[in-house]
Amino acid sequence: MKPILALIIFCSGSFFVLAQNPVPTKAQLQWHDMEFYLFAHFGPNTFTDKEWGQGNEAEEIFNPTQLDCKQWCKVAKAAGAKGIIITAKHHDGFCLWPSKYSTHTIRESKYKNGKGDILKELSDACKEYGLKFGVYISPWDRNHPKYGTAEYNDVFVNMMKEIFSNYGPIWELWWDGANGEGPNGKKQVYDWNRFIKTVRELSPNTVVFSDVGPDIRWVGNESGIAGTTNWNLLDTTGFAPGIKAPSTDTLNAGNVYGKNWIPAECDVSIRPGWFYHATEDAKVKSPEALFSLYLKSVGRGANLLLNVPPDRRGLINENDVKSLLAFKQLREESFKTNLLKHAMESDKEHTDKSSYRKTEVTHFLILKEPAKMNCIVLKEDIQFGQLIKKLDVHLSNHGTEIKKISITTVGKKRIITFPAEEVSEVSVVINSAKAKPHLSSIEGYLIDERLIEQ
Ligand code: FUL
Repeated sequence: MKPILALIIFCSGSFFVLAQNPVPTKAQLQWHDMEFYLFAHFGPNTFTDKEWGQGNEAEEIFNPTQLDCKQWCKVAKAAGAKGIIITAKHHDGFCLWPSKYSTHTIRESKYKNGKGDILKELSDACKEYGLKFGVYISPWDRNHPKYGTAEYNDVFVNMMKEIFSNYGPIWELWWDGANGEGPNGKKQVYDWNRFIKTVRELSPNTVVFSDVGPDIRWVGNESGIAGTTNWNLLDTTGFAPGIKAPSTDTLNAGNVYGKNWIPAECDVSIRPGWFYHATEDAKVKSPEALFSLYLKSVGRGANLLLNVPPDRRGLINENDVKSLLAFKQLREESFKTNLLKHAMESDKEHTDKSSYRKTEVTHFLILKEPAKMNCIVLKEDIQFGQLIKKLDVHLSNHGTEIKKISITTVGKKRIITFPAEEVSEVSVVINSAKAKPHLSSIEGYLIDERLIEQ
């Protein structure tokens, strides 16, 4: 993330603000458009039923019998997900590609008699299906004999070089924060500056995730939930990926006056665990639960990274597929008919009403016919920065206000749900902003009442 700082002087009525306004890079703007994509945790843990392998598992246990990355892609496409991020190397150190820099890889496994390469299979399949391809490469390595020494930083850099040269373009690179001991009991001192420099040199358009960026930040929990206040901004001075991150509350909400554009990504699993366990087949999240997560992640201006772990066959399990497809259908049905599409925007001044102040920016929409609605979707044009701090939505019926909903941030997308009301006018009043706000869209929907946020 290279912060582009614009100096904005905002003069609105009675107040005057001088502020730095970080804006997203082109790669980050494109990342925001991705909204929802899949995570694939796959490796020896799939076969040992562990979540964190020790690193000493025999390579031969890794042997998916019907592996088909095209099936993963078909499922992702059908679910409306726009990419897949795979655990190329989890903490156990096992590499899903035949890395020259390790002896604990797919080459040493039984899969395709050691001739397999899952990064190749998945990157090819993603290209074929028009999906973005991302890679999780754990800095923590419980297998590598060099872990805990300066030479391991060379190993990690060389592995990234292999990945970028052989399987690119890599859209998102995922650096997990866990940093434990290696096989020799030593902890690693990571050379983050060198790691970042390597990525920037090899693949300037890749966005890099870690707890604190540089491009994308962790949302502070693994339940898929962004803050109702969610700034795409973060202060990172004094912090580094892994051990020295800001508090989870700060990661969840961002910093209102943060100096860097580092938006939140919500990682969460469709199952209780990150890896596939047959015992969790009946615990796959329901389509309604996924929809609720969608409201609490994408609906709060973050992106949703949903883990759908392939099973021991190397396929996305039928139960997960069923839930994902029904989740897609819920999104489609919910957001099919924008009831405000033909509403007229009136430039009527609202200074006559005591609740409106002259300094506020008001959008006033009049529907041709009153309509029942329980969902408003707002979007801020974030290429100009994230500026809205406080906003009220007023729902009225023929001039009588029936509901006022107050929120804080908007960002890329803000979905607000409430018990359905018959509405003929909608006013959106931005009553606090860091600079002149750019609200790019106001939509209204009637979604299944069972889906409104609890
Ligand atoms: C965590 C890891 O320790 C888990 O195993 C998983 O990969 C999750 C996405 O991140 O920090």
